[in-house]
Amino acid sequence: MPRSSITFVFWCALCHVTLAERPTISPPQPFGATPSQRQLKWHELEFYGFLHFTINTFTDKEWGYGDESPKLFNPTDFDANQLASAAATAGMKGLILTCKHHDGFCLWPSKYTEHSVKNSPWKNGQGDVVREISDACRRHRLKFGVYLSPWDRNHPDYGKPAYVQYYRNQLRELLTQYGPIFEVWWDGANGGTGYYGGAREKRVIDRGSYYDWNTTIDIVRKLQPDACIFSDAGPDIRWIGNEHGIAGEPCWATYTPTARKGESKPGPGTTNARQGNQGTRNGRLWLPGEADVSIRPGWFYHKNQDAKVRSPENLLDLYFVSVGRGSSLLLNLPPDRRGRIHENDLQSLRQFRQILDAVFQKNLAQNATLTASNVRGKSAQFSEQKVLDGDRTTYWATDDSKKQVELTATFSHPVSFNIVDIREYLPLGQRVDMWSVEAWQDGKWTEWAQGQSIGNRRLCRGKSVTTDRVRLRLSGPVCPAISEFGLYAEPASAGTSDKAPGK
Ligand code: FUL
Repeated sequence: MPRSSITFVFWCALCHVTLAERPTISPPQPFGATPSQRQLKWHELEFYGFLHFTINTFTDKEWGYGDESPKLFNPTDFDANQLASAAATAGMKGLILTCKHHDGFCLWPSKYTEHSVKNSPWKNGQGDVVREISDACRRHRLKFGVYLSPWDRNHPDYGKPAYVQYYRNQLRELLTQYGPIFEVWWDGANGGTGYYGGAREKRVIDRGSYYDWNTTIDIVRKLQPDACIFSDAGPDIRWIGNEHGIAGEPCWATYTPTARKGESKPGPGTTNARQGNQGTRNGRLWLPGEADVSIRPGWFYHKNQDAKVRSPENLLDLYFVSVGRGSSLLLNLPPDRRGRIHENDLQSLRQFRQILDAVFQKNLAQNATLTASNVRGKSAQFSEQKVLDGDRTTYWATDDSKKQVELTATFSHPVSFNIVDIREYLPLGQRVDMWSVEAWQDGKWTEWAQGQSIGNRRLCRGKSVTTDRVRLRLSGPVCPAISEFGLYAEPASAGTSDKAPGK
């Protein structure tokens, strides 16, 4: 090699190293609404559980009237460890407990009411379900969250200003006495008939103004700054608009909630919640969806539903239409009268986890050579390889002017896949609004799947295809930022349930 060439190669190598190591290329500007730090942390959870447990478990009801005697609450073999271990086995990352449901009975010995575990025979009134479950969650490395029903059919002051103080006092107890709380859950069911300290009447509240939610939000922010607040309209997480666990298609993390007809502003119970199913492209807020659903027909345990537990295949279907659409999956597990998760539910959860692990065992794209149509500033920092590093904080990005781009995975031997997994880098907003996956077949590109939203995670499950080349095509109003890309082959044994996921 002539001397000048050697010098040139040496110079290039030097330049390359210097460029690669120095992040001289600036990242893309964020686009639209972007997540807060607490939302980003929450996005990592994806799958967590609900525990509906209270007086209803013992009266065989879904909604208690509020006149139930605390003496009815008497689990015969309560085991918080068993509950937490069921959730952990299923791969859940946290548990949210109905500390108080609409009937007003409190699972902790609140000092603001007598309608609680302290007047139940369970542990001679010395028990505290919230304490035991929050402790068990920590032992099993699960996050812990609280459901405190805004509607209280027991409390005499419900409908008056005094009740709002009571509600806030209770919230303070829950947020200060049980360690870190990852989510605070506010239901939209508000007002109606109830016991109300003996009045036994209908109490209608002005849902838009009665609770003065902004003041309550400030309390949560002050006492648990990392906790995400869920309601029909956030402020951190939105309801997906149905109780079947099914997110919309598309499902945007951005959302502009609107008020229900006759209501002045969107909030718990006053939002046009159906719109939460898909969210809003370019919505005003980063307000991702949470899809809640029960493993049984009811939210609370009913013996006559023991044979109606969702199958592992049905749970897998649900996973794809919730987590796989960028939402989270909040799966309810109702403890039975013993205070345990029933064996049928346990079996389904265990098998579901086994299937899920088998499905995502191997990212086939790891064996491919990746080539992108463009890499931002040709910088290693934004290279297409970042989509394979399993790290959601790194990403492949293109130059600002490149808004219609491609990523091709070439294999040395044909592979078969039926699942595609894509993640956007969320701190820069939801950028892509059209994606497609193509497979090279019979000498040409053939579309395998396409859609609009990606967000935290987009799982697409379709027919198995065998190919040695796969192409991801993306477009949007700005350049994309993709943090992960995967191709998976579902084992034949995984199966799809014959029923629609919501059923
Ligand atoms: C609903 C409640 O009315 C149900 O009882 C249950 O708690 C569910 C998760 O939210 O709105």
